[in-house]
Amino acid sequence: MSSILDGRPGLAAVIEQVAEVTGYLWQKGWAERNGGNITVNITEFVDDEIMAMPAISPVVQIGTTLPHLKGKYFYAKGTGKRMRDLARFPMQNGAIIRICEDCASYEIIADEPVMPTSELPSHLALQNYLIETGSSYKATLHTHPIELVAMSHIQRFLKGDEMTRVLWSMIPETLAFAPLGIGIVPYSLPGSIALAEATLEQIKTHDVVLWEKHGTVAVGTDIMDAFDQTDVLCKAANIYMCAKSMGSEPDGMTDAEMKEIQDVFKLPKERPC
Ligand code: 2HA
Ligand code: ZN
Repeated sequence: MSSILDGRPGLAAVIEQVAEVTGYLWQKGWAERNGGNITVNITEFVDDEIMAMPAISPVVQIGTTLPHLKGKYFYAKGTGKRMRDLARFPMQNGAIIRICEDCASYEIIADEPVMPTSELPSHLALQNYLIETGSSYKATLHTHPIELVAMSHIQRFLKGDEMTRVLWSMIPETLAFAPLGIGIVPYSLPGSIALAEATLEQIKTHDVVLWEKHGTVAVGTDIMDAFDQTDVLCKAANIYMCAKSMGSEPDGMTDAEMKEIQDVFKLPKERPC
């Protein structure tokens, strides 16, 4: 069967990377059943032939209007599809969609009419923001990292910047590679517009957003970058839990030690474009 990837090595490489990352998500235990979602902005690979491709699905409403997405193209994981299946067959477990002229709906154009992820409003709201701000970031990742979700069940970590402070203090690399920390979104119905709006507000000032008792959302220059952002924070959460399971609250690096890293490495206070 022919594929939109045929004869388009650039686009094929992006999809191959998505498949590689979804394999990691499964191996890490972050992607039970159909858990998690991915979108990647692939508009840079769109040629005249892709633009002329007819829709292979009805027009579907997004549920919100996203003015910067007009005519943009995304790869989106399919709803109900498993990450571990996507790792082997990305174009049968996800699809390429085109955002319609009204900026409020989309249609599937390739390879198969696989309906996109249930969290599409959150992902597209983030993509709209990234384009609006001229960001080079192209990928969004929602997943269920065990240790971070576990910590989100403990109220003290959900207040202010407490979770970020604890995670940063576990290992210097966390601070270096996630200098904006983790933003918290209180529990909200999965797939809802309210969840999408709260996520957007938090990602503006954080590397990764944690949905209380559910999972994380990260953005990245590509899907590997979004995965790494999540992995760095989850590693710190894992160290916290390992130390705690030895019987006492871990010391953590001191505030002065963390400030030294921020100063010496001149860590950014906002997301670089
Ligand atoms: O796609 O993870 O939040 C399944 C989910 C929804
Ligand atoms: Zn989820």
